[in-house]
Amino acid sequence: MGILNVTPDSFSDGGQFDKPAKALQRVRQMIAEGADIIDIGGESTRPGARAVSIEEELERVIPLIEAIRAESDIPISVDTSKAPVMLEAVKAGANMINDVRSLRESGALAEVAGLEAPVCLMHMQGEPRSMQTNPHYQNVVEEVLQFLLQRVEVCVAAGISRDRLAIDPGFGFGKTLQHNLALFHALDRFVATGLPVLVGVSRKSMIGQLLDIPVEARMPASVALAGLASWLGAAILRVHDVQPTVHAVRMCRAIKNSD
Ligand code: 7PJ
Repeated sequence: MGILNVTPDSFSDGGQFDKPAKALQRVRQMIAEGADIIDIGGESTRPGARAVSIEEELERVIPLIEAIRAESDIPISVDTSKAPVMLEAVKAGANMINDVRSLRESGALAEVAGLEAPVCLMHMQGEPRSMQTNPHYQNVVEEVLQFLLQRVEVCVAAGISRDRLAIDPGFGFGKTLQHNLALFHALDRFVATGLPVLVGVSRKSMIGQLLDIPVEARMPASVALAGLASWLGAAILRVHDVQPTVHAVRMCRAIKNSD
């Protein structure tokens, strides 16, 4: 899953792709590099980020989805928590919903129940504005897993069938470095649920903190973690650097399938 942030303030590629022509060019490049899904986000969820209005998010995301659809059948995922954006995105040609708030915003659950698109449910403690202030867990793996399984049940009860759902521990969303490491170490527990697991660690601060390097220097570690996540059974890797990730994952799969 190649990331396309159409926000002026994303931490890792901030403002580079907020002009439609540039964004479309970037999408073409990610497709050529082997992306299977393009994830389009119009709301920045970086720590401390401000909220974005529905209108603003629609303006950022919908024209781009339409433009991609006009020239490609590539599956498109929309990174949003807002019910109206989910609906309009699917109408414009998006195939999947990626919600960092796990359909907890008002109307989101009912909106998605009325659609057919698959959904990724992600764990986040708190809200982007304050989530990194003092993340706290008794047992991060059990709590994140229980949260996701509970959201799965809520979705199923609302009429979203289990085969439409994927889960994501939400690396960096209300988590310290230790929490992120423990979750990654326990990825097999998430995989064992039988639900597809999405992993998003690309260029994130857990890499910056451990290696003490800025965001521009985080590609090699991001690719290594993507290979490891794939080895551990992750189904979808949400990444900025598509080509090196595709190479790493193909090598990992070839080894895994060689026994
Ligand atoms: C994630 C995401 C993630 C899912 C972002 C960033 C922050 N969606 N959206 N999982 N992260 N499902 O790219 O660093 O980890 S935005």
